[in-house]
Amino acid sequence: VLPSHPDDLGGVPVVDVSHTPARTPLLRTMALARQHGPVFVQRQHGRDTLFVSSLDLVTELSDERRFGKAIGPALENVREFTHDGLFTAYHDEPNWAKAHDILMPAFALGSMRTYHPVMLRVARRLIGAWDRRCADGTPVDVPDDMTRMTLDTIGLAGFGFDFGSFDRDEPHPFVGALVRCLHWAMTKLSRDPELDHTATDAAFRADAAYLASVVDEVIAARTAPGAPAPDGDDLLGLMLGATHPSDGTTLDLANIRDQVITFLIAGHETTSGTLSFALYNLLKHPSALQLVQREVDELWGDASDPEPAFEDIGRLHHTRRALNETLRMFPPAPGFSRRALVDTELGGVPMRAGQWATVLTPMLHRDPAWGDNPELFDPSRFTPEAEAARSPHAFKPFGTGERACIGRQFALHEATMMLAMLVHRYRLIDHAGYTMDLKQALTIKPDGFTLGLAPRTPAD
Ligand code: MNH
Repeated sequence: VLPSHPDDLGGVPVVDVSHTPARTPLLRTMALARQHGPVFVQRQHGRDTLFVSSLDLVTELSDERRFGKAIGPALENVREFTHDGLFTAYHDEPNWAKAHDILMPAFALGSMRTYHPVMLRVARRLIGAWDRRCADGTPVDVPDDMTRMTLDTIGLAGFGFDFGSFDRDEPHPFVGALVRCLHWAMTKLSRDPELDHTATDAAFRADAAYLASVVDEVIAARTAPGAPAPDGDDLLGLMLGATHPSDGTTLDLANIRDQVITFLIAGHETTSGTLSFALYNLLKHPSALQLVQREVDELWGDASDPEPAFEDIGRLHHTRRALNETLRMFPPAPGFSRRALVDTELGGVPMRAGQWATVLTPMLHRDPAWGDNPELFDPSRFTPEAEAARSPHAFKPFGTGERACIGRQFALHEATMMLAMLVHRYRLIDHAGYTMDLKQALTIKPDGFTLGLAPRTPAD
């Protein structure tokens, strides 16, 4: 069991939430931060989490000499089925550095050139589906379709596996099992220790075994004698072939399986949430939408089927700003945890090595450093001038330091292209007067967000 927060909290408030169940625990925790300030302990069934959300304290936690990634209780549960995969590895487990070193080049900005054609192909699947909805005048379910798109993208770009999500009404069985495993990991956090959870845990173990078996089949097909030699072009090929720069060994097959499952988890829900929230923001802010549309029109004119080039994506400044501002307001992975590497202090409170705190990212992103109106969607917060004037620690949607998101460029390339193609092609219609309703799993999404669509005409 991980040690928790400092022994002597000084004046830090402690709030017990064991008897106030919440459909969206994140909103409850954000309300506590608004009420009690940027540092407090949330206690649930006797387990404590020290939540931190001011720029000053997060700046301290970002000091890699004193703090590193903590596998908090949520990730400890995810670890039950991803083991020492990148996202859930303890920092001193050998497979973390090994996989990190092998995979880093595959996630550098330049490598996005390799994935660009696959991303475009899957973007067109979504457009095909939305064109049909446009023609028969029915709204689209935004988070569902964004999840189809990001899942097919990571499946194909990562492992040459086609989930075919747009040809299915119900998600691929693999996805069902993955979602149930994540749900188990999250709900286990707030379960009542007095009750019997044997059946739930057995169902979880069956799902986890199924995930492993599907991935093992994909790996076996790639490594079978006579199978086409893995081309270094997807992540699986890279993991099967690449040797560590310093010791010449490859990752073992069990770890490769854990990495595949990790990428499928980390690589699709977050990016689909980002795109769903971005469409929501643009729908509600016509002037921001207009800036984005003007920029894509300049690039692609009124071509009915543009062919976005790799280089185009870096030119979509307004699109990228709209995405960044969306990640500020609605960071889809709404927290990350940091543990003291040495005996130190945090905001003057002594912390012993091993004790940890969780950054409440949505509240960091509403710190006074963001000005007086942090609830306003304003992409001009991300002009180069505004970014240069602000601390880099004020914006942490991808976490921090060595253990920050490895897939950041992948996600931003994919999301920028998709969002630009959508606003280029469609008029967004708020057909049901949607109001934000967050749904929380490991990540957050706008629940029940549906959108009306019409083809854009030159007058739009
Ligand atoms: Mn991603 C780590 C957010 C897209 C793969 N990711 C993290 C962390 C955050 C995060 C936050 C750090 C968690 C922690 O400190 O405990 N990730 C995002 C967001 C998006 C995202 C907001 C999309 C937007 N992530 C992606 C994509 C991939 C990916 C796409 C893969 C293709 N992320 C990872 C991996 C890690 C990670 C792998 C763990 C890296 C490490 O610890 O070495």
